[in-house]
Amino acid sequence: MKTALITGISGQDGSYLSELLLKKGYNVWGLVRRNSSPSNQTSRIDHILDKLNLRYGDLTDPLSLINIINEIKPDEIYNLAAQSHVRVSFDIPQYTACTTGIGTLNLLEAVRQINPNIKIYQASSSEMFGNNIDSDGYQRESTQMSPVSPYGCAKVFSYNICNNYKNSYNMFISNGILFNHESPRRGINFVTNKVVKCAVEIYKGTRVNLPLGNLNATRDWGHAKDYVKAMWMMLQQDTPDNFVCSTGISHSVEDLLRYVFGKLDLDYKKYIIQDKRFLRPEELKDLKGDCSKLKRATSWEPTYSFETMLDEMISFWKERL
Ligand code: NAP
Ligand code: G4F
Repeated sequence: MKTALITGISGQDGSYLSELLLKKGYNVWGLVRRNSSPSNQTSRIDHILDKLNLRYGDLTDPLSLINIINEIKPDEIYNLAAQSHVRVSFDIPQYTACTTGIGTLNLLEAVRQINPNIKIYQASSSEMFGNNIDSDGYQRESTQMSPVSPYGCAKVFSYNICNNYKNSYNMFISNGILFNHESPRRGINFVTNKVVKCAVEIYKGTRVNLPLGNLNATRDWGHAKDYVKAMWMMLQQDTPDNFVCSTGISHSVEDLLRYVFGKLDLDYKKYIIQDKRFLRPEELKDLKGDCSKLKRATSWEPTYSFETMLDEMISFWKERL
């Protein structure tokens, strides 16, 4: 039985990855932060809590990482923990750098000192590319990285320090450069789940409008359940490498509104309010990923489309609200 440690186990991806690894027979451990409201802390993993082993810790506390790695002796570590909200990273840039950037270094150094043979997955992001697009309209592993947010800058640091530790110390460290992925478990301050939840509230008569920022940006949106499979596949390769994971199809925020409100027989134009609070000082305008390298190396294929993913989210909120 393999042992995996997931940092960020309480997040969207951590919850789906836990389910996947449990199904594959792994002994799954997770690092959780102390929270004054413990009921919220594990809401995404409550249904599997009896099968998981959790320890308190924090990426910014190297001793907590050393303790848990020494205790559980993992074969694989999935580093998913981060301050992951791009807009919020402009409000708390130093905190974002400490968690999303230096936190990764803390983890790598703990692994290097304790057992450099542990395989590591690093949650890298399409946000690292900034506004660079290859001439065919896609971003891929070779696309230049010029991040446009404190979050993106911190992720580039993590990406680079992972490559540096891999090359310097011959460690198995793979970066998954994942494009946006969503689900009913997505935080409700990210645009997809915010739009779906608010649209269902409008449909049910409990809300009158939806304040949003930039409607023109495009994103390559996939489903988190598909993307955690790619994370696992990357660590099952013979050699460590960096892979883009994406659907290759992009939609604007306005397309998202049209589809979700349309499914509820509503005209989104009647409800949208432009709200400056949701604009970013610098915006990443367009994302569309080419994941042919991942497809060549593994059998990975997304099973959800933009539409089926949103249908699942709409059904979830219709039932929940
Ligand atoms: P998420 O839902 O925001 O989850 C983030 C997780 O990190 C939570 O469990 C959070 O714990 C934990 N965390 C935050 N700061 C921490 C710290 N200092 N020490 C330990 N744990 C900490 O994010 P996600 O959508 O699952 O994404 C997972 C990872 O993939 C993140 O690194 C994100 O940046 C990256 N990524 C995401 C996407 C996407 O579209 N979802 C795309 C590319 C890359 P609490 O519950 O205590 O807050
Ligand atoms: O849903 P978002 O906040 O996701 P964003 O900024 O693309 O970041 C997500 O994907 C990254 C991968 O590329 C991850 F690394 C990162 O951790 C995170 O998971 O915003 C998507 C788009 C943006 O262009 C934003 O300006 O939606 C636009 N938007 C318009 N109104 C809004 C809103 N975004 C949010 N969160 N809230 C709004 O009201």
